[in-house]
Amino acid sequence: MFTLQSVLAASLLASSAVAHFTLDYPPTRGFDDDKEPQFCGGFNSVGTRQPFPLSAAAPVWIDSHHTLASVATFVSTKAAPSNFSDFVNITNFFQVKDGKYCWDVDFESLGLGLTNGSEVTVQVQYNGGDGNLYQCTDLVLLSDYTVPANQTCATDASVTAVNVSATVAPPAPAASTSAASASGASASASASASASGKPTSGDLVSKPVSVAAAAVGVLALGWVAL
Ligand SMILES: [Cu+2]
Repeated sequence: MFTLQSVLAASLLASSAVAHFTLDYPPTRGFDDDKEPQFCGGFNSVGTRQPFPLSAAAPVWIDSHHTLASVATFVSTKAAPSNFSDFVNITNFFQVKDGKYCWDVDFESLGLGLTNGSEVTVQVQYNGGDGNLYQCTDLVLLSDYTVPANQTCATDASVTAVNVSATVAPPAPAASTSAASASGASASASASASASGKPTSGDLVSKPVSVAAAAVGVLALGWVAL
């Protein structure tokens, strides 16, 4: 027979394993572990619109349940967005670890023509290694609205990379590596060393910017060899 303790332990394990991530502020449209890989986390109808600042940096909060994940933020100005193509990205991809993270969005500064009373849907995309996951929240942007003090974001995760590892950076463009490998053994060897993110003498690959720089270097190698 199962003991209560073993059932509790099993359910705790199960919930932490499938929690993926939650969108905590502004409140999510809806959360279901199993549906999180779907558009808007499987909640396709616009929910109650939460008031949110139009013209000041205001926070989005998530709780990340993976040790390392990539996150990006998208917004739609459609009344009832129904497809990923209804959204545009408003942050680049950035990385978070396990735990609560926040970043700021200033809607008025996005150049989307948003004004007092504009209605938007924000979709957060998250990938902690088990595929893309999504959560949505529906907002009404107000010029006189201030977020509760306990929600303000002291450390913006989208600009303060908490962990930048070359091993999870996007691979160098395929075109550049093939150009380099076609151009000779030594160029190919150094190109693949750079592309794989392994530090080589003279390479700075501890930051994503540097990985991008390394990719540029691979391109340059290709050009030189050609
Ligand atoms: Cu997950």
